[in-house]
Amino acid sequence: MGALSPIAIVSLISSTNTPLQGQLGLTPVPTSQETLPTYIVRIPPGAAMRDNPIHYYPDNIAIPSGVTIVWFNDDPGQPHTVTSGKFGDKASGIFFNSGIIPYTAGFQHTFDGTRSILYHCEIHPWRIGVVSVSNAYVRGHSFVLASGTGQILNLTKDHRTLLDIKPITISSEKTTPITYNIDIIQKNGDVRT
Ligand SMILES: [Cu+2]
Repeated sequence: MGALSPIAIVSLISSTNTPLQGQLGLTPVPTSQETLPTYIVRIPPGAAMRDNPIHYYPDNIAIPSGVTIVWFNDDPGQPHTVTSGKFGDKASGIFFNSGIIPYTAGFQHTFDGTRSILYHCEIHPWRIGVVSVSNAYVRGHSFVLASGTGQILNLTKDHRTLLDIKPITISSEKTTPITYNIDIIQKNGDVRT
């Protein structure tokens, strides 16, 4: 674990509940807007080649429930698919199946519940990826932290995770940008925030 750099692996996207003003010229209507993060998985140039170690990047991700993942085909001239399950299995494609994704196109799917889903490419069936979905909350000093991996981020198991951080209390007249300072501490091979 010592060789890994947690900062390079942990992807941070915040989600806030911020009161917004109503339309111009009218009495402001208090509303709240939830910004749900979208997670990108890239299919990079060269992904179609058999000896290329990368097909989906990242190929193993953990997300909280309710997050949308977009797979983007960035492999010039090469079609790919994103198909749940194992290649040739009866249950293949039950959760999601992109069909052919041409170069520069994408496919998206919103995940919920608690499950771990393996997926593959129908054109390059030896290529697989995993999406793990779970909601686990850790209460910090002044915020609630949700992580797709549970309370502890295990970088051996989850190559990348998405943290969802919400302040416990916040009041604001206007939309206010929020900056989070996060310390990631490695302890016994696990990474804690
Ligand atoms: Cu492929």
